[in-house]
Amino acid sequence: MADHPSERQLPHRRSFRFTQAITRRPAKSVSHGLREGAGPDPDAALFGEQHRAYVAALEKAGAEVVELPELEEFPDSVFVEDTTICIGDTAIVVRPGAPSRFGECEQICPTLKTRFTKVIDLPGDGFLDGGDVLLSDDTAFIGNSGRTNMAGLVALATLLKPLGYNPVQVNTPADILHFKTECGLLDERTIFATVKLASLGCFEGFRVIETPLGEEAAANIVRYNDVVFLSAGYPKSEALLREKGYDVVILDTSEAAKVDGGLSCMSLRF
Ligand code: CIR
Repeated sequence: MADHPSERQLPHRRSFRFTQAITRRPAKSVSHGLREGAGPDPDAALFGEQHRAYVAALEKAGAEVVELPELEEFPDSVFVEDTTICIGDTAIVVRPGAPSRFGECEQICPTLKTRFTKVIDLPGDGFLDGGDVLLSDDTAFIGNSGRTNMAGLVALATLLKPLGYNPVQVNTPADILHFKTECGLLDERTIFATVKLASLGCFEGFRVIETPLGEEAAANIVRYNDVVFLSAGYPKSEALLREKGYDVVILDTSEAAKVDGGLSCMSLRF
């Protein structure tokens, strides 16, 4: 009768022990990518170089990487994380909240079908971006945001419960694009988060390491097997994470940042 998720044996460290990743080359049209502010356009050539380094770092961390070709008709398609939630042998294709990004999901589906036993669509008509979902081994933090609405959030929570996750709804502050823009998983019980996000109280039961003040943009880290990817330019965060014992790999994300992207957005990890 051990049927309740909490009584079931969950795959240990499924939140960061991975073997594979999917990325997509940045298109030249990334210079027209969505962004909140009115900053400079990313340089597509430099973005390409930074993306190559990102893929190489994933490979060094143990990933077999499927690198998909650029899609000029979708300027934000390099940010594959927003299209899919990957859990074990299941890929949940979501519905991004920005109309210009809807079509990205259809584009990634054929690849998902070669890698996952089950590829399912998010039920209903709600919206949800992968950037709003932070998974630990047993908890799914789902941010309600400008891109993810309650219908999308509830639909995902309903799918995740039988997979052993306790869904936690978080109301992402309005000035933060995605929930994970300001947090990332360091290990199965530890989260790196900005003071603003941590002060919401949503991480109860977890150890939180706060992103040093002034370095909020460093919070979007990626843990992949034994290493933690951190964006370049955040020396206090680097020192802090090293002091806490993490093996930190620095990657330049200057061009992704110009269109509100970061480290986690550029891959699906499973
Ligand atoms: C967008 O606004 O959709 C893109 N320019 C950035 C997406 C970043 N994705 C993420 O944080 N998961």
